Amino acid sequence: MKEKRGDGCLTMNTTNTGVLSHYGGLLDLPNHTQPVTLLEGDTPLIPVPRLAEALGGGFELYVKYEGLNPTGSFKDRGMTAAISEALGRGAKAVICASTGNTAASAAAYAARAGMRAVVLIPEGKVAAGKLAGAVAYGAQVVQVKGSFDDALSLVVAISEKHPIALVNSLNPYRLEGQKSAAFEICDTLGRAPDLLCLPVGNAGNITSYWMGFKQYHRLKGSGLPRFLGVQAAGAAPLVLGHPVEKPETVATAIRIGRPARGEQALQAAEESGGRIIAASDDEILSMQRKLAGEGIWVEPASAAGLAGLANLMRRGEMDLAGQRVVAVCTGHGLKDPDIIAQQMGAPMILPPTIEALEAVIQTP
Ligand code: AN7
Repeated sequence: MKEKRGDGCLTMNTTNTGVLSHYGGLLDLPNHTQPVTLLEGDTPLIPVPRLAEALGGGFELYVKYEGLNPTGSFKDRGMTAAISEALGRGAKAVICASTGNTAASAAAYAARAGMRAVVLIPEGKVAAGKLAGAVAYGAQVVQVKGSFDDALSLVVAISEKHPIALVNSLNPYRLEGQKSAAFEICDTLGRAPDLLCLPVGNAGNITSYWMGFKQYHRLKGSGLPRFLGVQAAGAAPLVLGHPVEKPETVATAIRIGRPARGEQALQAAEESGGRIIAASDDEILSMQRKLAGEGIWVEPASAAGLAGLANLMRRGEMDLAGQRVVAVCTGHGLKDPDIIAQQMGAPMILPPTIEALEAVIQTP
């Protein structure tokens, strides 16, 4: 019989025991699943009233700070589920294609489970903190001369030919684990928000959130949010309506031209009464700075959801009066430190004298 590890509840939990332990009863995982956890999930939902004011005001805004998961991104929620299932069925090795965060997460959870991990990344396009993570956790890292989409085709082909478990979000257990973020948001707020905005790359996350909110609503009547999914303008196949052969964006996490879960993402957006739009690299970087101004440093892709929202509000296309909005910030700023140096320049260098210091800082 399937072990029920918890059925979730509309109350706050105080001691984090990981996604499978807390929400296992709500996640559709096979009986053979053997939990592998780094105590992921239970991330903060941070109110950002100043930012809400800057966007026009009159609504509540919260950031779901997924960068505070064990490997620095939301991917850990799905990875605990996928690796636990793979371990339970006796897999010795896992493989994924990745723009970086999935790679680091797969590497960490495979290490935890005592399995080998192989990760394929697009050559030269993965942020330093992600690549270093995958290497540090002991994965075999392979750079592919091509895009993420090319790498994904390769790992699908090899996992069909050899007994190596695929842990991209094509793996249904990834989606099951990622539903937990929707449950947490409902538990913290007491109900679903009115609007959820989030970045969209391979489109697994938006698909899981929708599954999660619908499931919670069926069980607890927690309500359903509208979705605002946001792609980077240079990698916006779901906005354009066709694949993008050479996706380009500063938000390398979502530099994806053929999203594996694209159809489901479009369906989720539509069913929710929401939409998927694009934000430019400038808008994304500007929102990254605004979030940092609230003390929340995220990687560029993670600012896309709010960048899209800001865009719609500026154009008067979004009325949020009296509503509650949650912006999912998917990955930590430390993942992509280079972007800050490139955008903001290196700090000044001074001789070690008080005169020199007085000349350059403002003293109150
Ligand atoms: C920070 O790691 O696709 O729409 O290979 O790292 O579920 O793909 C990462 C995606 C958003 C998009 N924010 O989520 C990968 C990868 C961050 C991300 C997304 C990603 P999906």
